Amino acid sequence: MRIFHTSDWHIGRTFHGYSTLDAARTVLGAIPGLVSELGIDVVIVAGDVYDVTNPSAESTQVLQQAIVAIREAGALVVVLSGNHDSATKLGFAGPFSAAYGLHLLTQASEVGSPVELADEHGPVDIYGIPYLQPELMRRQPWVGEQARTQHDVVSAAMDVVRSAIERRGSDRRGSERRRSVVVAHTFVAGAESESSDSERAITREPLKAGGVDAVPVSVFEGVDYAALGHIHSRIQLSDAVRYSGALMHYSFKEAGKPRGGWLVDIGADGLDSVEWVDLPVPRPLKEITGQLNDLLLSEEWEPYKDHYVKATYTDDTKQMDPLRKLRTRFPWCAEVIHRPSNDHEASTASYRERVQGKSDTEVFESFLEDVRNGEGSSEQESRIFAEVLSEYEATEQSR
Ligand SMILES: [Mn+2]
Repeated sequence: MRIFHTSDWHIGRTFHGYSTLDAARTVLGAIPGLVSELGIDVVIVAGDVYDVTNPSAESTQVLQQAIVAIREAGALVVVLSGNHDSATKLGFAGPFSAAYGLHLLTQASEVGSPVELADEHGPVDIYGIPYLQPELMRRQPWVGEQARTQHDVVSAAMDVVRSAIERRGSDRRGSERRRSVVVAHTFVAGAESESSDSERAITREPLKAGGVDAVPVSVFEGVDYAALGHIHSRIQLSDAVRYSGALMHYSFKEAGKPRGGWLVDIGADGLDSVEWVDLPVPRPLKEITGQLNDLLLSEEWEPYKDHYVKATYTDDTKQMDPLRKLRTRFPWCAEVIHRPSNDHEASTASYRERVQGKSDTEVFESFLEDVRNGEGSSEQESRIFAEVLSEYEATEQSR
């Protein structure tokens, strides 16, 4: 059986205010071609299919078109709910969509009830562990009252999966080995360094070194393959435990990282091979750095005019309207940062210390240096200041 493991489609997400729906259509539109070309049997989406619990009408159309096209190309579709999805809304059609070949895995109560698929070697069971919020899971008979973390609930869910595998293994016929795949949306240890700011935190202390609330990779022992979702980067935690990463780039931290999915071959005896397959990147991300004028004029940046651009300009002082200027050259400039190349050391002295015994002109001069990163007054500015000051003094005296 050949599986295409994807995750985190985040249909409907905006990128710095830009809609990504057209890009999503393009990327998802490439999957049916892969299905026929590579003979994919099942396309998995390991959670966060939508970006929000209440997706727009247009977002639902994009998802529907993608699923229909994949089904028409001949693959089944397995969709898990993630922390961005409403499990109830996404799962609404579950009981009857399965008859069409769209399996919606959204219910915690169903973690021990796999989708039963089969190939020429016999059955392949697909278990789903949707995003589980510990506080809401305590009523599940298989979750303890004490469950507090992702580690607690996902371990408990995998215990349920392993007992189901054991139970079902006993009704095997002949020499057939019942193979199993789990699809899960959670934070697994080892993924910390690849985590970016485009994933909404689901663990209590996601940034603490060692990931106090990350699920250990060993929790996924006992299945032939674990198709993970949540982290937006491609990560191989072991041969059989992997993140595919998100469908598109949703943060500049992900710039240049591969986008696509894992092509997973399950053979007669379990996992045969796993290979990476790229998906198109309709609008790549590029970070550019330099003096504002250089960014606006240098030939070096010409290839990036259709990229999403994050521009860092290094002029000593803040420039007027940098975003508007940059967008004349880079219409998809999403973010502008000012990082002066020489950082003037701001005085740590108190205001009183800084002005004590100084003339008005000296105070004016040091004020400018402070707010303009070390740049004092120009000749013209000094002249204007002197004029204003003498006018002021003249009025004061005539009172
Ligand atoms: Mn996500």
